[in-house]
Amino acid sequence: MGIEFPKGFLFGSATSSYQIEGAATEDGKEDSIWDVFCREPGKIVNGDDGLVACEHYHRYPEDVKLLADLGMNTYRFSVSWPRVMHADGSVNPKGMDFYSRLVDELLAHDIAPWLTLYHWDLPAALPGGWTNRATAERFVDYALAMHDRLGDRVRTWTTLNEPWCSSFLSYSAGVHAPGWTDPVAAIKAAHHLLLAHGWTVQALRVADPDASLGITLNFTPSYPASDSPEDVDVARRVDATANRFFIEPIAHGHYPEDALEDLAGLWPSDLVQDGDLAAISTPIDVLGVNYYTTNVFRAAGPGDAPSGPTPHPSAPDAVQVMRDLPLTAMGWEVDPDGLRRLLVWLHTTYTGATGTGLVITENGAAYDDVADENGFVDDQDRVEYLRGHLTAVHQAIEEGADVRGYLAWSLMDNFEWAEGYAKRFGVVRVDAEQRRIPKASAHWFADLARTGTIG
Ligand code: IFM
Repeated sequence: MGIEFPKGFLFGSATSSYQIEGAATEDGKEDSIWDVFCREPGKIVNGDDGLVACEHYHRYPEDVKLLADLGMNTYRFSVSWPRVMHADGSVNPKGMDFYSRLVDELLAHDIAPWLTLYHWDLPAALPGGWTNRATAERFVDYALAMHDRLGDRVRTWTTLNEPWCSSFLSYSAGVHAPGWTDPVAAIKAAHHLLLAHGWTVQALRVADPDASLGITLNFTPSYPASDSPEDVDVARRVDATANRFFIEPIAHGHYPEDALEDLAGLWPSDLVQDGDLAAISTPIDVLGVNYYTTNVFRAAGPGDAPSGPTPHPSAPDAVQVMRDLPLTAMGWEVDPDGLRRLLVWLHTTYTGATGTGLVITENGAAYDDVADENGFVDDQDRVEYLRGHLTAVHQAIEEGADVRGYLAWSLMDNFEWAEGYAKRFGVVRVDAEQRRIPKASAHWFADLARTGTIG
């Protein structure tokens, strides 16, 4: 018996602006923090950058045709804020025109556009970046300007992609732009990102009561290596900031008690102002779930080297313990059942009671692809990854989780942030000549998208 997904289930793929567009200085686009970060020596593998990327800014008609050829009914993309807004807060019409053309092209191919307002390319001109509360105010202006232009055609709006990455990974671990290593700045950034989300949901709800509104969070479930109190506690501390820190205020209107205690010495006393948590917990229609792996941690002992800058400021003593699981090229353990457990937990703990739907807005894997003489990649490892995770999604639905769609990361190989172009996540290969060549995984996914079943 095959596996059959519910009628109307969304099948598609996702990308983001900086990772695919290129055209980094064209038509009035200004610098994002990623343009600046990529210019700093040593930050990105091979000194790569997003100046050209996949040339999607010019090749979008070909890319939309590809989506259609692969049977995808939904496409999640993000908007580059510094492409559409000038530093003085005025709109850049040429930047807006690009997204308008893209949306028209998608609709002409019967593909639903799913727009993410922020996937990390913050205008470099904003003073203090996300550590500044004013950035959240500017975000609302930007969101409303986008909605003015595209609201008649785009019906699904996601405020932020993975705010954990744009706060803790970017301002505490320094791995992502702007590359700071200041845990207090990371906490400020996290709160201001959540505020930008909440204020934007409020504003868009007024502007467009029927739109589907939400946020995408990345979840990396964290488990203890043993039942020793030290290991249990360190896994809990990682979980508190990496996972619950974001969903808890959105769904329940408060930060997790244990995260507040764990971070007590770092938390600025004037950060959370009256009304902030009410704004952050404004009801949403859909929670985007990005899932790649789960992690096991033990508490560091005397023999362990001291940690450097960390994305887990309340758990600098967390040491990852690898299990006997297959690894992707990112070194991430493949754990499809972790996705089933995550979806059931989210539905039961946070979203089920309010009718908020769950959509997998990212899931996928980088592998060391080998192309044949025609550029074709027979990526059976990626096929197995997708099959395993989609099967887990189906099991979660059978267990009662309200999961409404699955968007593979990513449509095509692209700029993998600090890893540059060395890591390939696409179901479509992009080669040095910018040829798009569907891999075996793209054909496998297209079959699923067309039939709704895994045979
Ligand atoms: O490429 C990224 C994406 O931009 C955000 N989520 C994780 C992906 C793989 O690392």
